[in-house]
Amino acid sequence: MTDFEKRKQQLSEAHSNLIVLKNKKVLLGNGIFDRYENPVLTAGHAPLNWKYDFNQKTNPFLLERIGINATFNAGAIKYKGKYVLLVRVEGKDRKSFFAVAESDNGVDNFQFWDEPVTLPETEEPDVNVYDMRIVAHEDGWMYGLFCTERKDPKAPVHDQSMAIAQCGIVRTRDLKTWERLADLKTPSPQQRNVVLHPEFVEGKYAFYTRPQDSFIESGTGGGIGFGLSASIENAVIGKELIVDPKQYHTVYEAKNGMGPEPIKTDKGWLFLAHGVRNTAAGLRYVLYMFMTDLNDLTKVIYKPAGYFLAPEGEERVGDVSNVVFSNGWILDEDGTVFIYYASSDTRMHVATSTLEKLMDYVLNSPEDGMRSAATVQTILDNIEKNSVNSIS
Ligand code: M1P
Repeated sequence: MTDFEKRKQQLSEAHSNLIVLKNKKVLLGNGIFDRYENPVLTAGHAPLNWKYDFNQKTNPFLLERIGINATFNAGAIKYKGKYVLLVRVEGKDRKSFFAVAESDNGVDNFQFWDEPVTLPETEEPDVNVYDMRIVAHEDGWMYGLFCTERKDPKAPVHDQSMAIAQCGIVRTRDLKTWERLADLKTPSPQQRNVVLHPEFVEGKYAFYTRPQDSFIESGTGGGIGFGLSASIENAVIGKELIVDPKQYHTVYEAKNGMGPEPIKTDKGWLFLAHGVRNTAAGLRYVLYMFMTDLNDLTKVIYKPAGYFLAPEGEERVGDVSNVVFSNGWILDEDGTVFIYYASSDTRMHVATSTLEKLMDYVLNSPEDGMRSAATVQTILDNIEKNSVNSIS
């Protein structure tokens, strides 16, 4: 066997071994959800065909020609019985694109489809696209809402990072052919984390938004917004209402943003979102949950204090450390909920729970009392309740 053939075989074996790796629940979690031992997707899962030229004449040393840096922030949907992720794949060139990966059981053996998504562009081409939320809408289409980023035309020469982020929209019936619609128009100069509500509201398309003034800071943008548009082909939101504001001394003090589309329950709409605060070590991203009224999507009726899931162990380290981010979850027919989350803008994980447990968490966990003394009182009340049932 030549060195070329040997290396090809080794690469192929290492890739196959990664994909067939089984995943196990981490034992004794907090009871609300279970983490898993291994990430479900890493840069190493990218197909070898994307990265290598396997022609010995043109690539005699079998060098990697096209590098993949990370696989993260995936939208999720159950499609034809498979657990499907619309993954943000980032090349070493920093450009993100979307690729579909599927698994039979939702917790391991995720495999990318042969080709990444070919996303049509608008007249104003996207420089970067990322963080797709894929939603099966009651109108029959699957919509992908994502962030489209282009250079800010007002950027001075000395600042090559100024960008404008907006919401791009595509739709599909098969996750293979995508129709690009016009970008969403809102009163805000920048938008990220826009999510389509799965049902019509007042006969219109309903969007969760995240108005912000600048590319990184949300500025005067108050939190998670909500707005309606009569059209999806040329979606325009005239007025954004703030549903869930950022708030002093919480885990969503600096900014927050929607996760995946909310899940309808008999008690209200269940939301997963991310909250960001600033620390001496930089921004820290965690996930939190809340529920809105079934008939008034702008009215928060339950909201446990603090975070639902925060970066732990190796999740804390990556390209953008101390970040967890989720834009995809799947509710199965038996009530299992697969929560797909990325850690540190680098890799994808899954946590599983049930709708019953998540509702118990959201409905019965104490709210934020907004003062240290209130937190102590909450603990004292719990101790008091436990005086007859205490385990110690
Ligand atoms: O780097 C952390 C996240 O930062 C952005 O999220 P947000 O707009 O809420 O600050 C996004 O770029 C997201 O992709 C990224 O994971």
